[in-house]
Amino acid sequence: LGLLGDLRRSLETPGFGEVALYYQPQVDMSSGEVVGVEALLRWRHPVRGLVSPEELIKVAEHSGVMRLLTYRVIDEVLAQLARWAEGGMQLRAAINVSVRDLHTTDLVDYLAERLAEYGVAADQIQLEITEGALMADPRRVLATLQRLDRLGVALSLDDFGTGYSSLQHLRRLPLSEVKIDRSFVLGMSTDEDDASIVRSIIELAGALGLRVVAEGVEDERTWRWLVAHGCHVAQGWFYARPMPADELPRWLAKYR
Ligand code: G
Ligand code: G
Ligand code: NA
Ligand code: MN
Repeated sequence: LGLLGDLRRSLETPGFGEVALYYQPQVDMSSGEVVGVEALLRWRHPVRGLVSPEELIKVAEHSGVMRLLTYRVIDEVLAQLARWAEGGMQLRAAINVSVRDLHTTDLVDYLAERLAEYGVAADQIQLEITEGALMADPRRVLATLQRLDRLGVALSLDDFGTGYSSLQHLRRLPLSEVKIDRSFVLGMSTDEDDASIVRSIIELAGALGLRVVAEGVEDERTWRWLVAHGCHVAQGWFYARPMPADELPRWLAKYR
């Protein structure tokens, strides 16, 4: 698989090479304020074109470079937050972490060191964790999450509703937020069951004191419904598609 060599080369190139991070705004539904951005990987491969993050992550995990990739993502996001802060833009960023990342015991130390190096506050960082990642080795993952929580990093349960044991996770893990999986949000306006699931997640999370984020908000109708049902934060094409870092200041200026 040529992709592996290509990925390794890209990761060894300063500035990420062909791998890039895009940023998608997250908006508070009651105030309209931008509360943060989610960092999303893109791979512009010279021959294959745009390789999806799913495929990129599969290649990285199967080849043992996932840890390197995650570290590069953390580094890049923190450097970007520091650059934005220099330009007067104080932003929070969400970083996705995968199964293996949470089994890497030095993830917490690495993050703590880089935060200090870039002068970024821990509460400017949110880690988005998928339920699949939590299932692999729950006790070890819990210990890592508790250390991240003590560091002051916010933790978000991603793709909520698609995994297993989700209710136990909600009770036991030091989470501040739940992200409703976009499949439910996308189906909401045409599928009553999806709408019921979204409503239940909002109620459940609210009762447990968790912030609820809806991703995949593509139109005004979905946005209105979510506001009416007490969803806290929205992310989706209705506001903005994921964009390169240098486009974000312009988008923000226009949005405000
Ligand atoms: O941007 P979107 O299509 O395409 O992202 C697809 C999936 O890839 C999402 O589920 C997202 O969580 C995952 N993803 C995007 N960026 C990263 C990353 O930096 N690390 C990990 N582990 N997953 C990511
Ligand atoms: O990590 P996760 O799967 O939650 O990442 C969010 C994914 O959702 C990314 O792949 C991003 O590109 C995608 N996305 C963000 N907003 C929208 C949207 O409004 N519609 C659709 N179809 N996908 C979206
Ligand atoms: Na995510
Ligand atoms: Mn998701």
